[in-house]
Amino acid sequence: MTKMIIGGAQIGGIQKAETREEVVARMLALMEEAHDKGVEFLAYPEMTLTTFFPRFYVEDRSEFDHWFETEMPNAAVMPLFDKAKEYGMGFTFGYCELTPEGLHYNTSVIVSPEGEIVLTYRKTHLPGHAEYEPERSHQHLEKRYFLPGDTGFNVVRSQGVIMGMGICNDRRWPETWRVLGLQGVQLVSIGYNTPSQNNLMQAEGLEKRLYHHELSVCAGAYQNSTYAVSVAKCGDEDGNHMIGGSVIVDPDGFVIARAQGEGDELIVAEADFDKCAFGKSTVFNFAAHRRVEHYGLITAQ
Ligand code: CDT
Repeated sequence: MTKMIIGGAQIGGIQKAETREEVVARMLALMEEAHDKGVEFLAYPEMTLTTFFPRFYVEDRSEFDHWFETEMPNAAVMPLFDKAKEYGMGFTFGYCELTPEGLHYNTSVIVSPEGEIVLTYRKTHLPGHAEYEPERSHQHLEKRYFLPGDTGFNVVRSQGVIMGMGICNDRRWPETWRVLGLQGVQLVSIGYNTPSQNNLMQAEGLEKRLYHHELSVCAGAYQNSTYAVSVAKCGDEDGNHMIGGSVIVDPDGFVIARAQGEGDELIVAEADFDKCAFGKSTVFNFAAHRRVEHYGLITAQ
């Protein structure tokens, strides 16, 4: 029987001028609160260390390399690794990765309680566009600044639990969840930065965005009989608003913890991973019920 207290560390807006050190101090405050509440695994958002800079356009993209980390861990995040190790806490967070080969990815890692990076994931589904588009109310230039991830969706057994990751837009795609589900995932962590407005269709506002976020996570968790922790960077960032709504979801697809505000906020829930076995051995017993002979279109170009 594996039980674990899971935390989601929602982060309020990070302004352009904020340093990595200032952000890590905020992350540490939430980690300390999590430790006080017995949290054993803590999830932070996508691109936790910086503002969501893909809303800004630069012609020469190398001008934005300063938003990227060239090594992980590095000096700025070391206090986080050290504190988690002291607490015996596993954690996950997202950042922008610049590899030694000069490749740019939107990345997240899972860190064991011993302070080792045990899984690296590079975001697969990059939303938005690559060029400046003046008709949009705001830019969403992920396709300009990142390559689609090359890792695919892998899992790792850490702290006795099979864990996997998605990043933001990935949570809207059933393929993300199913590929993790096929590997027996028991805990999916997702970080997100979701603007509260669609930048082309103003009719899609905050309420619908929050609903679609939660719907995606609840459906993914239920259909693969896994826990999920989905954590926002949210509120006002450099004059742009992003949704909150961080949640922890159980394998039945029920929300068991939900953030109330749009600032730095900890959510906590206990997971009983034995509960994953029920769905995995009945309705979603993949070996017994999947009909892969009819799924070819999903992987066709
Ligand atoms: N960061 C990120 O992937 N954001 C996207 C916004 C696209 S609008 C649907 C998201 O899916 O939340």
